[in-house]
Amino acid sequence: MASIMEKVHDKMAQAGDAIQDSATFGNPKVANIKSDIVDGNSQSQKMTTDFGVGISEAAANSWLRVVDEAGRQGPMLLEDSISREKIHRFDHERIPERVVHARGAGAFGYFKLKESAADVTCAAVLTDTSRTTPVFVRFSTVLGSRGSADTVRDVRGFAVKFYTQEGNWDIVGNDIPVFFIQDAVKFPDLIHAAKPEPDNEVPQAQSAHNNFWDFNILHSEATHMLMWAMSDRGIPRSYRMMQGFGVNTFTFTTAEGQRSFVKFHFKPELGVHSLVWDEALKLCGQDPDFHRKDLEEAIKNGAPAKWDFGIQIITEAQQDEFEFDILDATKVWPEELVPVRYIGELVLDRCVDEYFSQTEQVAFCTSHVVPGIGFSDDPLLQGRNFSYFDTQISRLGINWQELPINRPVCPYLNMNRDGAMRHRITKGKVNYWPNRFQGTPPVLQSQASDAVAAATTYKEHAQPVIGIKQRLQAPKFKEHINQATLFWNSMSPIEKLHIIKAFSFELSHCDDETVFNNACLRLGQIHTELAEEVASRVGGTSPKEKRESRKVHSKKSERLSQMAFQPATPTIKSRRVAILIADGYDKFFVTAAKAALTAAGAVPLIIGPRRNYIYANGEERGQEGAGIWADHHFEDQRSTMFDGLLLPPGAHTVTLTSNGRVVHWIRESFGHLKPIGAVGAAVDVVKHALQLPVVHTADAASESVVDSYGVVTVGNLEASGLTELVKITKEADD
Ligand code: HDE
Repeated sequence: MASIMEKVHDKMAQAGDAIQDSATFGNPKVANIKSDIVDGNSQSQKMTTDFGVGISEAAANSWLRVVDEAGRQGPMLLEDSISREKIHRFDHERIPERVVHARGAGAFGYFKLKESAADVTCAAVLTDTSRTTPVFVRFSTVLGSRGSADTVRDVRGFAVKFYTQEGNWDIVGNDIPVFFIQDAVKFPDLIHAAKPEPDNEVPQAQSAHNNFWDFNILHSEATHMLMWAMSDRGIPRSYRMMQGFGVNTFTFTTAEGQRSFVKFHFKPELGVHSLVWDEALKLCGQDPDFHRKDLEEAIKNGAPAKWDFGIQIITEAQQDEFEFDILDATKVWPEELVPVRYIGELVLDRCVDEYFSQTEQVAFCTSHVVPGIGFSDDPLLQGRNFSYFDTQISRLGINWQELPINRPVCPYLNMNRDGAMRHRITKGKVNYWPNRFQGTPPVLQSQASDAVAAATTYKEHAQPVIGIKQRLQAPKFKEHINQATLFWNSMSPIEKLHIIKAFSFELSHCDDETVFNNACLRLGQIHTELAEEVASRVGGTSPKEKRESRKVHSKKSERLSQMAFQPATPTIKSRRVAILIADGYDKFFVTAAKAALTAAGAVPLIIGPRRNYIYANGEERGQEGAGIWADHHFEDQRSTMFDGLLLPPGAHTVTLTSNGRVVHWIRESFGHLKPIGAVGAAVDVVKHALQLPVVHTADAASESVVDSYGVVTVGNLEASGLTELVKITKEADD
């Protein structure tokens, strides 16, 4: 008689086929949660109470009450269970926000394995190249509350849930490859110090305050991470344009039991791009949902977000060969020493249906790994493995794994039962094991000959462990500065300047002398150039004068600067371009420009003096087919929300020149180093706004256009990928 576990495995194999075949939006996780989805916009479904009874229009509008014969209103009745239900439900709508990473945005997609990693792991998700594994990804900021702004300076969370056929595998990573602390026990201190201060709950979503810098300077292992957080990585342009890292050291095991150490990487297809600080600050007020909307806009416009997935491997035999400890999460494994092997692709192509039940209720656990993937003795990871499961219990309750977004797509069965909000119904006589019905003990599955059982059953690596129980750190964990210096040395000049400015901004917000002076002295240990510049800007102690600068190494790594992570061909795909017009524009040009930008995958938006029809040269107001509808007006959008600016030719340039908002738009775009395209008479609008001799790009395409159309372009078009702006003018010319 087949055991229940064998049946389960049969079902798993069938489910596997179903997963491959599923055509539901191309995403089997969506099929998996389909029975839980209802159409909130349904016209045919009448409104009911939670217990299914229809609600009348009168009940939807007013509480049951006493009305006397003269029509005067009397008391409202507690008897009205329909109204009471509505208020009760509302009173309890909130759940605790995440203690960190409270603000986030998520999307569905898939992981496609392109090259098998069978030489290092038996995890089927990383060895079976015929598979497409559904995923859900949640991006987040760390410090702010759920309602805080997206573009603050902060680390970004990059948490991926792979719904594999062997169970859920979570990589709960960040956009920065290292962390502030080496040991999990310091996490509450780190977060208390970074979150708003306890007496007045200020500041929100900011590291620019005394407590953050006090803790992180007193505790020198944070030094390397501070460099990353103060770099442009701390203010990404988009979730779609940042890297992802597993940060901790995990392990892989082959079918033969060979173990190695692994770090996980995600590299964005669009390249790594950041905002400039002024943009980030302004966007916090102008569009606090900037990143959330960016992800949704790109996916809805047919530009799925994509990353290459890579692994860095260190064998057990190599583990002691490095000057850093490979289990220390404050260190990178420089790619020159341990190259990244890119083996797959992560794609996000579907927005969530409902924020709360999906993005808010998704629960990640570093402890969720599948057979072939395991943990190292990284002391941060071990603590995380405890913490994530624990926090979900207080956030979502003990049955959080049953929520549609969290449950696996493969069959699952065990003796865990009951608990608040249990809704799975498990038939049968027994809720314990061993029992009189189930002959084959599930624990023996690892010994089963059946290939499916072997592949789906988690087997711990038989790792020999000897030692003395004590609270001690391995010697290499005590070195905290070398990689901070490596990071500084590896930056381009502009990145260095941004780091200096970021430290200066943050430390200028610390009014406690001890805090900013100590911070300047710490910077002196990283590099004198950095320390002296920051000290002079924030009025801090000069390490040179104190003779506290140390002699540092001059080593560099080619793979730390974000300049190293640009696509081979710059692309305009999913970039937002503002086309500024007023009545009297050149319609032929605007229509052609918009079409060409759309065809190139960009998001061109017409901005005019009003959100309404704007009329071209020679068109009459109200005339049939006249005008172009403006997506926004000058006041409701800002240049910060766009990647480039286009000023079309035409008589409207007189209006544009005299409009203060337009002039500001051009100046601000210029200040933020954005490409500006101006054509014909619009060239004078740019000249007037900038009060500068205009810079022409040197590339051939733009030169030829300058000849024919009198185009002017400002900023580095090649680097931004906005060369399309120039090309469209050429097309219009043709
Ligand atoms: Fe987290 N972290 N963390 N963390 N973390 C949480 O779990 C924790 C750390 C990260 O979108 C919490 O579900 C400890 C490193 C992300 O839902 C909590 C330690 C990295 C997310 C928690 C760390 C992360 C979290 C809060 C030190 C980068 C958001 C809510 C030992 C690799 C996941 C939750 C999401 C969330 C604990 C350190 C990334 C409290 C104890 C290092 C992306 O459990």
